[in-house]
Order: sequence, then structure tokens, then C-alpha cells
Amino acid sequence: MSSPIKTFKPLHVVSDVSHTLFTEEIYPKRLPVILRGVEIGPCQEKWTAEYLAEKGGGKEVKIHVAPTPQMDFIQKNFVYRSLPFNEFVQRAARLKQDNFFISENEKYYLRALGDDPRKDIADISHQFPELAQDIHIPPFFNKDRFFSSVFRIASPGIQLWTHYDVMDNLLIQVNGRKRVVIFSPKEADKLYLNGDKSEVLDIDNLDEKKFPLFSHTERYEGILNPGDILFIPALWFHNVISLDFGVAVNVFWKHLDDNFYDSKDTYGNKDPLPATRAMQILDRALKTLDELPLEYREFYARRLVHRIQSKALCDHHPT
Ligand SMILES: O=C(O)CCC(=O)C(=O)O
Repeated sequence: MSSPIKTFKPLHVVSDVSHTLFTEEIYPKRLPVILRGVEIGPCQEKWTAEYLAEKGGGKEVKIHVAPTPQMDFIQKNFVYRSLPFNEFVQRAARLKQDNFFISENEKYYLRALGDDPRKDIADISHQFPELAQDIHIPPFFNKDRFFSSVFRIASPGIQLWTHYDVMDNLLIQVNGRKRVVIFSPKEADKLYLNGDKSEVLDIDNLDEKKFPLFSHTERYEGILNPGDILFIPALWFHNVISLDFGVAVNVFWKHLDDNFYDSKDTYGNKDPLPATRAMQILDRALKTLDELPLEYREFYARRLVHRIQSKALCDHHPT
């Protein structure tokens, strides 16, 4: 049985955000905020599909192609295909296709990658130098913390699953509106995680039988209008629906010192190294517990949970 979700808290919106306001007031709180009225350069007027196609050229890009608006990473209802950037942009801006991979109603999503994704990090000033001149990335973090700048171009309606990233993020919505839903890292145990993604795909019509805890999450919601920027601190979960043909650039930067991040992670979504090590150790601990008969395994599992709760969670109040 599915039931529609109606309650949410509106995302906080702050207007006319200056460098000082962001760095001194907003950033230290580490909460998601929609920043309005920040100067992002001429991209907002210039970046029509035609202009992007002309200036972005015919470089091959790898895109997600889905038969329905909701991309499903569990059933893999989408395929990866390559298209020249100019052809891709024109298709994404259309509702119906003459040339298609799956069907005339297929939807497209680009999450730009580096030239060689195994070695290179996405950076629009390298991959799309002419277009990069049109966008002014707000200098809200130190340049030496910069990790990547990523084109996100989407067909109207397409929905990207709920996930978290391990870096701080400014999602600059250049064109088109986008609905964003955000969950705190504290909700991780109610989101049915599969790696960095939530298995709850339809977050608006909940399958309560399959995901009973999800309806207890605290959900923040907002609409990004063209020119808005969403600050998404590392580890905050986000789910986005492009309400129109959408062009965005998101900029990731490192919150932690360099040595916390995997230097081979060009995508920027690998957990910090100590977290990865802790997960591996826990996997070994679980395997070790399996050597015990059930009664003992459960007893020691409870003791482990208690130790994790009392030693590693600050919001745990022992009774
Ligand atoms: O806006 C989008 O298409 C996705 C944004 C996103 O996932 C991100 O900025 O990390």
C-alpha cells in the first residue's frame, strides 16, 4: 500500500547573500539553505539550449537515458549512452524525440565527468572553457579546497534518487525550476541506504509496508528558481526533480583536510577514509559473530550496538 507524503518543513531561504554572510553566519551552521540573489554571471540570460549547443560543441558526454521520469538504480530502468554535447542538450530540452534510444518519451540526465573519468575530475573550466566564462562561481570557500564543478543538465520531469555526497556543495540552478527534498544525516537509519543512495525511490507515495521507518523522517523541501543556489553540506541527503528543462552547475569543495579523502576518487563520492576503514572492521566483526550460536551472537551484537551508541553518538542519552 502506498500513501502520499504531505508534511515537510520549508527549506530556509536567505536573500542577498554576501561573502561575509555566507562564510561567517551560514556556513558554520552546516544546514542546507537556499541562497537567493547571489551574482552568478551572464549564464542566466545566455544559457538557452541553442546557446549551450553552439558554445558547448560536439564533445561526447555520457548520459543517463530513462524511459520514465523516475530513475531507478535498483531495477536499473535507465541506460548509459554517449551523445555529442550539442545533440544531448537539444534532446534534453525537448519533450518528444525523433531519434531515441528507448522511446520517443525518454528522459535524459547529464552528470558531467572528467575527460578520462578514471583520472580526471569534472571541471567545467577544463571541459567547457567557453561556457565556463559565463558563470561566476561565488567565492564562498577557499580556492585550495575546490574539488570539482559539475554540469547537471536534465529533461523536464526527471528525478534523481536520494543520496548524500561527502563534500560540501553549492548547487547553482542556472535555468529551469527544481524541487529539492533534503534529509538530515541524522535520518540515515530511516532511509534504507544502499551505499550512498536511498532505496526509497518514490518519496512522495510511500510504500509503507516495505519502508515503514521512512514516514518518520523529517523532510525539508523547497523549489529552486533560476539563479538560486542551494548549499548542501556534506552528508545531507538530497533528492531532486527537474520541473523544467534544467541547467545547473554544482561545485564541490573539501570540508575536511585532504588526507581524509581517497586521492583516487575522481567522482568525489567515496566515504572518508576512516569511515571506510570502520565499515570494513565492522564487516569483519559481524563475520566473527557469525561463529557463535544464535543466542550468543544476539547477546554480543546487542553489546556492540550499545557500545557504538554510547561511545560514538553525541545525541544518545543513556537511560
Ligand atoms: O541538481 C541535480 O540534478 C542533482 C544535484 C546533486 O545531486 C548534487 O548537487 O549533488
